Amino acid sequence: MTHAQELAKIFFEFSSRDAMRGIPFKPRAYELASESMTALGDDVETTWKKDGIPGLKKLPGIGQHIAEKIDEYFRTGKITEYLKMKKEFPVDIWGLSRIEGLGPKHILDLYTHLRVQTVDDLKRQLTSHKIQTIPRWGKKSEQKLFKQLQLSESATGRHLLGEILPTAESIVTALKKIPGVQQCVVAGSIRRRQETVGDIDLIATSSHPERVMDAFVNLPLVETVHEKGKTRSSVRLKIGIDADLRVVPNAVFGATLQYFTGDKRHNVLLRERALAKGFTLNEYGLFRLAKHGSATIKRVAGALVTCKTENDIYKHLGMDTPPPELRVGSDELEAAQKRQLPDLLPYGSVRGDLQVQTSWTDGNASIEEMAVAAKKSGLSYIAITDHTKSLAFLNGLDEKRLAKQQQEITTLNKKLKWFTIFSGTECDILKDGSLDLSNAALAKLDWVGVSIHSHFNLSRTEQTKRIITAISNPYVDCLFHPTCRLIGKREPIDIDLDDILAAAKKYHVALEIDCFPDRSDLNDLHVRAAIKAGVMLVIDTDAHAPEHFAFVPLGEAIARRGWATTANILNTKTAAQLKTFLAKKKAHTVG
Ligand code: DGT
Ligand code: CA
Ligand code: CA
Ligand code: ZN
Repeated sequence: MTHAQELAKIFFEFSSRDAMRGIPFKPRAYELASESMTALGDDVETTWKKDGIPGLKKLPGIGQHIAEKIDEYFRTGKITEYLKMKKEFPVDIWGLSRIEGLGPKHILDLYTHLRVQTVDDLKRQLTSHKIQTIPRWGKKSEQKLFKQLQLSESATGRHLLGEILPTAESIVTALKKIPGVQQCVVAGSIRRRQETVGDIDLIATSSHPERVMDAFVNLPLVETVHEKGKTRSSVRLKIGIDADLRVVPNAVFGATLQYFTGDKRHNVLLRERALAKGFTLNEYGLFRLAKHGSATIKRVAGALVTCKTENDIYKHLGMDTPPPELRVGSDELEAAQKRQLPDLLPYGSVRGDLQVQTSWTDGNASIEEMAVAAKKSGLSYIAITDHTKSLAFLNGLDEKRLAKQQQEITTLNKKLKWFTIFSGTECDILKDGSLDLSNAALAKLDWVGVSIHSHFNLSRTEQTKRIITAISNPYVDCLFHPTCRLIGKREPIDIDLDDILAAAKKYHVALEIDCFPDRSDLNDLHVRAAIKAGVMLVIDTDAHAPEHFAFVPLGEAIARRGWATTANILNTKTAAQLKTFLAKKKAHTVG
């Protein structure tokens, strides 16, 4: 664990402890501090070294009290209050809380009644069916917990792309600085921008491989070295993922990159096509088969045809180069051969973010702070979409507070001439499909998103009907995080996507690609289906903090994996174009 990760854990456990004790407000402050530690990483320590407590207090989510704790941690290597708490309550709150649905009160119950301290203890108690003996828990809770535990276990070993990508990119930057390095890139599932990744695959070319390997295994991020060789090294990083580096001569870079980008199915299909054309393909290059055409085809490599660039390889096989995001072994090679690959949405195309939460509800920054951060990230507009009143635990807005918020937005739009803030909502969809705000309130907003935050377990028929009812409301512009899945934590809700797509088209409602790393919702397959159905898409970060705008490229990657072009994504429009579009839509549906 890095220092920042350890602090994140400590503050999270403080937050849970206070929640167990029923202390209001304080848990939220610790929770924000915990999230802030994760987001800031090494910056926390750098800031403390430079400016001490006053510097820390300027960081998001950190006040005097928490700054003092961080100061104590860096000065003494421990936090006294934390040690005391661990003595009184020796429970791995952090580990247990990774299991979705297991809140502080549950963890307290588990310890009080069954002395559960760790995830392993919990497993034992589940296997011996002791959980159902806890007062007020019962058989159903036990079964549910069992399922959630399995879900969280099946997720270990894979990591969210959004959590790994910044690290992978920082390694590339570090390796590129080593003298003699010509090229260095990420390959594998990260280059394909898969939503979860198993490890970090890196490829470099250099005239001095041993220098690159020395530098690689000595990176400060490295925890242990599994293997160090001349052409391949493998390490375990402190963040708990392996990284493999291959160093090859510059001349074969294309072939190596193609091979290690995968995915495996794509490569198998490509090799089949190569064989059919009298070639063989491997990580060293494309070769002409020695005896192609005779009755006994001997698959022996003959003359090297090419290995320099990926484009050369695909070109010699008679096709365009599929962008890495499309390499999944489905129909991309067919499209590449027919020269019908889509003109994918370029990274950086999204101009505005249409799902943003603020400190009016569960975000950690003001509207203005979010606008400034969005602008810094290269965006030119945002829609403020705070939660609504049925989510009381998130301080959701009722009609009155929403109207007050709109006034603030009007004032800010006058002040911030370089930016546009749309007034909006993430209006909760209630169990019967009705909405959590009155139509009169919705009518006054620029942008109405709706989404589900409860009753995740309805039958497919009920759930589908519920969503269609919600989006048939003439004021609704977008369905946010449509499947509600959380990777490794919560299964998607059961819906008939085709029916929902048909309704979205009918009611002129866009569907969201939520960039938040554990959501990634819709996924690539859904995106492709939506495009086929003629439904418009929106790429949103679901930001709850200023640093979350950095998630935009993750959503753009999902769109690309779903074969989206610029025309498929509503928020590639300028603010002015979007205004016109929404006005037309409203005229059409509201009449
Ligand atoms: P991951 O790491 O599980 O997220 O997925 P990948 O695709 O990064 O898989 P990985 O790291 O095992 O290997 C990277 C690429 O190298 C993979 O996409 C294709 C290529 N590759 C690795 N092993 C094999 C193999 O046994 N056969 C073939 N055809 N390709 C392989
Ligand atoms: Ca990999
Ligand atoms: Ca690998
Ligand atoms: Zn939400």
